[in-house]
Amino acid sequence: MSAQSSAILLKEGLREKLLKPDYLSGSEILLRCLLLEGVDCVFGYPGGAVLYMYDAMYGNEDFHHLLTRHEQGAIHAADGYARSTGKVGVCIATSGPGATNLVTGIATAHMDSIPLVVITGNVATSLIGTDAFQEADIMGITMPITKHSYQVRKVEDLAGVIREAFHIASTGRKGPVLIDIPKDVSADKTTFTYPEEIQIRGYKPIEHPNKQQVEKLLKAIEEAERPVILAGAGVVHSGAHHELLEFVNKTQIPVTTTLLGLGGFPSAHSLWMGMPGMHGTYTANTAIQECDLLISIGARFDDRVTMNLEGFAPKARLIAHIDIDPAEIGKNVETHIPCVGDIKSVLALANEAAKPAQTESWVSKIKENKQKFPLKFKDDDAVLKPQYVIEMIHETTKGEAIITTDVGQHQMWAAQFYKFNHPRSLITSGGLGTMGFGFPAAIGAQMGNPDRLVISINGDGGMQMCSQELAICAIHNIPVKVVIINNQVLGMVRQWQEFIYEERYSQIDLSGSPDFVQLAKAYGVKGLRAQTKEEAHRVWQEALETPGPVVIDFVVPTSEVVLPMVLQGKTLSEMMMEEE
Ligand SMILES: Cc1ncc(C[n+]2csc(CCOP(=O)(O)OP(=O)(O)O)c2C)c(N)n1
Ligand SMILES: [Mg+2]
Repeated sequence: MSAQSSAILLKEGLREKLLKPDYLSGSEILLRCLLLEGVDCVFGYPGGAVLYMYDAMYGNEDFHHLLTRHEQGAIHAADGYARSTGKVGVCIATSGPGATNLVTGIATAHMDSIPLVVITGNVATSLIGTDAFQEADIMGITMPITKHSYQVRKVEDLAGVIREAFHIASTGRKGPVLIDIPKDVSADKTTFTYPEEIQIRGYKPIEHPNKQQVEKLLKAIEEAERPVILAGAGVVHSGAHHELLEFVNKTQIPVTTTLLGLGGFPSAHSLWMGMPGMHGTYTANTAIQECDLLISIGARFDDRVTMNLEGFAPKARLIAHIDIDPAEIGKNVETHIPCVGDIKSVLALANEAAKPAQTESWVSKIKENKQKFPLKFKDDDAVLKPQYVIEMIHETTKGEAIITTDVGQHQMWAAQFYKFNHPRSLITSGGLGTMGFGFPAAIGAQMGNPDRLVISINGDGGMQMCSQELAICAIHNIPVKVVIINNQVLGMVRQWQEFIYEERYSQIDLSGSPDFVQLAKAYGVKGLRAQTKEEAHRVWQEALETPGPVVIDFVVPTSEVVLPMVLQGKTLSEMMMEEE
């Protein structure tokens, strides 16, 4: 975020006050810089190495910090804040165990290109490398999972480092940046200056596309008979949803959106085919297998999307790939038309000359498939089906809520049966598939969007990985609606064991889970339970009408499976479908 735009967010007169060249400690400089970057909420957890920072926060009314109950909760909350707002998320942890508790969250953000600034304390510079108390080489540990990292050795460097870190996290292909601050640097003093200009040698993301490549893409579209767009997270990160809609309306090319691309294109659109891949729709997967031109827009050909690469899109004569990161081009599939640049500018340029492709019979075939093979499930009035719960949530919120999910079957059902029409309305861990992400991410999303309805959809397994954060929902009255799809098992693991390991159900039974209604109550949060359709409607209505946080335990059958499914090793043409 630029100093210019962040200035708008600051209370009148505060910016001038913050910019004053006062003689400050590293900790005071940190807080000032974060405020100047427009950060309105930091998630964190204190400890010895960051005590000067927490001391500087004491009594500082301008700076907002939320004390989570675990560092993992803090970083996933910062991540949910970033994914839902498009701004940089910030978290703070102490050295050693505090820092290592952030590792899963850093990797989660890195895999999904989420802009975070992660601040860790460290032992004093004189003790680094001595196995000092609570020393961990967090720079070394996180090197492969950060976009960039800094260890600040002199307080004079701190303001410049913070400015750069925000710039790197939020430009080009976004990602987490670590700033490790030794304790003495956080205590030492210097005269504060906030660098207005950032010049980082060797860091120049390619924003504007090569015009000739865009022309090649348009020519390929003109010549194609069966084109398909595969839209991914890049559309959302780039804020290119309007441009994508215009591009599709102009070219009439059918679209499939990956898990992280959901909402980047309106699911209500007649050319939307649903999600592709392992649990994708028949229409999307078949279209990929039949297409003669495949255009990836900010999708990285993840193996959960392509499945067996040998048989992926076998009829595609040409593959085009629009991406901000040149390293993605040709990484997994051979690419004939690379367009490197910010998706918003690539599509804006393409839209100047885009014409309808000759796709009438292709589009009518796709519309026929959509009609014939919709996503469905065997409903049963005697029990509460998980898909039914998701459909109910969708209908009652008209698709307007921010949904966060954890990882497992419930995640796939949410992706299939909640229809997303807006970008940043599905927040889910795609690349790393991190259980424990969904609930704290919802807290961050709610902090960033105080006026929106935020619903966190969790499994009974993953909910137990970060349930301690119910405490902060309770004390700050953060009104997240915490849904648990309670199938009493590690459902997705059970599903693989059913299909691939001949029903040898090994270590998936979650007996001994807490009574989630009582767990909520123990934290001072309202808890509700539903075991039938009738109860589901009643308690869900009650949850929506409750102004504060609510936990809703939906008890569903154990044996339900996510379909369609493409088994690992198979191609997108080999889908297991829901039987008639
Ligand atoms: C931290 C972590 N550990 C293990 C896994 C592997 N895993 C993927 S889905 C899943 C089961 C999740 O169970 P639950 O939270 O109850 O959700 P369900 O599949 O039943 O909806 C597991 C163990 C993971 N993704 N993340
Ligand atoms: Mg479960």
